[in-house]
Amino acid sequence: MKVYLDNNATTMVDPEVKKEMDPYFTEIYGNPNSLHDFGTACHPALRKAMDRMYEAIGARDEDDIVVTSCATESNNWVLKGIYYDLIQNGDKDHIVTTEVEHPSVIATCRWLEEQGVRVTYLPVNSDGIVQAHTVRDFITDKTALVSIMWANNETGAIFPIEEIAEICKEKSVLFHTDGVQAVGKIPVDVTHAGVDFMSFSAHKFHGPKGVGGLYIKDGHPLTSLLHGGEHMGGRRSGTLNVPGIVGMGKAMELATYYLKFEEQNVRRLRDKLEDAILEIPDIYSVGPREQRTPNTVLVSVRGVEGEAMLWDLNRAGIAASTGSACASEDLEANPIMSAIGADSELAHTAVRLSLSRFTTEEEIDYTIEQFKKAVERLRSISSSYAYMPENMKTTEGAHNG
Ligand code: C6P
Repeated sequence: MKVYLDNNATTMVDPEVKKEMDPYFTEIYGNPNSLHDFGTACHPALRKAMDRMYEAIGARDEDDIVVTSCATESNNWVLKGIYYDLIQNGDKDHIVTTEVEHPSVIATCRWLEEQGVRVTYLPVNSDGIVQAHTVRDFITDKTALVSIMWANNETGAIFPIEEIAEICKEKSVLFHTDGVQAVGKIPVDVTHAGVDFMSFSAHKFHGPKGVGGLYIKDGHPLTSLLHGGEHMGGRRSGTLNVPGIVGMGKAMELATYYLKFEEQNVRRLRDKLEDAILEIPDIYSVGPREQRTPNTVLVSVRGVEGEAMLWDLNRAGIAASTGSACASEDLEANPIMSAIGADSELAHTAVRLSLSRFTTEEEIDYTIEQFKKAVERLRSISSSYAYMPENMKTTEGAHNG
């Protein structure tokens, strides 16, 4: 049996999405900026796709949604754009973010620090959540931007975005949220939430890879990363990825349609999986379930390296991860586990399981069975677990969800 439980890394393209994209590869393949019929034939589908995106995230006509190649580009753009506009060419010098952002935010902030920007990396509590009041404490009159994710990719922890947006508004500081793991999993309404910028990526909600976006409230000016033609209103040059945009529009529409299913059915299967895993001694899951996206669980298997678990699960046909896919090749302790205060031994034992609306009950039953077998086998050959003192087998920082 093949079971895909790495949906926070990427998702299967929904067949309905693929069907809508298909004609734009071989039939309607003109460049939308061309004046001939091959070009203009793309326009209705592009308009429909953009309308679907505006509707899905609650954007208004006066806002912009700029299509990018991925959320990594969107995150880089907003951080570097604000640096250029308000720090290099303004009187600000500071950005506030968290310790648990995706590498596309953290690495960009590290680069900005090399350019002389002061960056505050806010800590999270033992549930992996940043508390809104800590944001207030660190904003100064030199702060140009607050960038805090809506939901964490490793733990699924949902952050208090509305409260943070309120604080930023009160302090007149721009607020960017990385919404990659929120869109399609929990309701996302950018207008209601009060954010200024939001990044997203189609392949996280059953759309195609290589296409994402940046929501920009009121069309706020932001220096472009890519200069060239007048694509995307001159905000991001490069020939439009027509099939990708069509696919992202359809995928967003479907993601909104399936939100209730996500909340009820996907959550039920996730909880079933988590309950069964937590019956095994010395296993911990991070963060309370009600404050997590319904599809995600990050567990820590005391005495078993995360990579060893992945290996055993993979041999059984089950795809999981030790955390963020882009950090999965280094064997460092999981940085999110470290940020929530887990000891170094425990931080090496993280396994992320992320479901989707395509996950079935049968797959979850099979995963439960194989997970238990893997833990039993790996602990039986783990000298660290065999000789671990009993008092080490409980932990601070991570807990049963
Ligand atoms: N996280 C994960 O395994 P791209 O790859 O550019 O479309 O998305 C980047 C990105 C940005 N923000 C968040 C919160 C994300 O989760 C991701 C992608 C994957 O967790 C791959 S590293």
